[in-house]
Amino acid sequence: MSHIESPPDTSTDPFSGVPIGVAEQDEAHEFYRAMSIVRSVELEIEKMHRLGRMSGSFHSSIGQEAAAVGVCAALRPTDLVTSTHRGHGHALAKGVPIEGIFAELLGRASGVSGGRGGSMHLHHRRSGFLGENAIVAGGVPWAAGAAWARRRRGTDDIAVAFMGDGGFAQGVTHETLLLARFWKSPCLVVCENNGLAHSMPSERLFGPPGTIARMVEATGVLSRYVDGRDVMAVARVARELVAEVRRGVPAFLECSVFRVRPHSLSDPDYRYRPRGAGQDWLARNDPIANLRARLESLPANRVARIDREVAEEVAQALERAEAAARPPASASKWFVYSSPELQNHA
Ligand SMILES: Cc1ncc(C[n+]2csc(CCOP(=O)(O)OP(=O)(O)O)c2C)c(N)n1
Ligand SMILES: [Mg+2]
Repeated sequence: MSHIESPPDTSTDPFSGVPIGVAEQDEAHEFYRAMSIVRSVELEIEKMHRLGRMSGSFHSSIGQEAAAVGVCAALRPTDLVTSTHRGHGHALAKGVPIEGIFAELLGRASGVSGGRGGSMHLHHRRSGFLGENAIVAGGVPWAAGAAWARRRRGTDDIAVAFMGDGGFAQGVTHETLLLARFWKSPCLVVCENNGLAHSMPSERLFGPPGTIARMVEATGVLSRYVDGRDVMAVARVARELVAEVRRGVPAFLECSVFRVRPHSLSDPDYRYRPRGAGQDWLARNDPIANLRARLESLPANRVARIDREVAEEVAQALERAEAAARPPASASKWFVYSSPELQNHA
């Protein structure tokens, strides 16, 4: 973390009028950096996709960055995360290297999944990122089981499962929450309610934002709702829940966010929502731009420097990923059957 020259003891949040301590200012800047990295990486991926330099689909999390960053801020490196088809933000927020993600999408051997997984199958054990999963809600039982295994091993590590609002319509989510409570599995299920499950409006299925959290609460599971545009609020609530989860009380968090882009880059979303709906929302609600405006009003703000550093870091990571080698043709047979020569690739 970088340092402020001659920092004032406190400053005042221009919106709330509440004094902000130096530590909180530092943290807000780091959240700004982390969210900017997610945004910048995904904008680069959009370019790669348009230029036909990557294969496979891509589900953008633009507009949802505060949920990923705020929740992962409550975790330690040894905690585990499972994710969805829209998981780049979760991976980056949990510490998966940018270069390894780009290399994965470009089909390079140095990709986090050896270049064979692509956008929806990132995984990186060293960062505690168990992986993405393209099966809606598939990460939920995975996290609950992993958390339970950690607990049996005697650690107090926890697991977080990110899922979408569509995941709440999956039976396995409800089964998992019940079982996790029964077995005291230290897992936190985070529902990023972005208003749509592909073209199905979440309000039509569940009611207004916050309803999903109340439904879970009614089952006796510890459950909260938070505005997923506000990274500071997400981090605060996530920390409260994570403290409980570490004691063996599974929990649920609904974050209201917004899917700015179409479902995937090949989705004609103008068929089911007004053209420009995403950009209109972003113009008024962008979690990054809003935090930037708040930080810019602080005397010790350093957002311009962070912008430059993020741009440089992302550009360098992309350059290194592009320069990396592709896997040999013989690699196509790896992991089909177990074999000793895979020792170095496991
Ligand atoms: C079990 C299952 N059913 C259907 C699909 C097809 N599918 C892929 S993404 C998606 C919508 C998911 O919506 P949500 O969980 O809200 O996540 P979001 O895309 O909004 O992030 C669907 C239905 C799937 N991948 N898995
Ligand atoms: Mg959704």
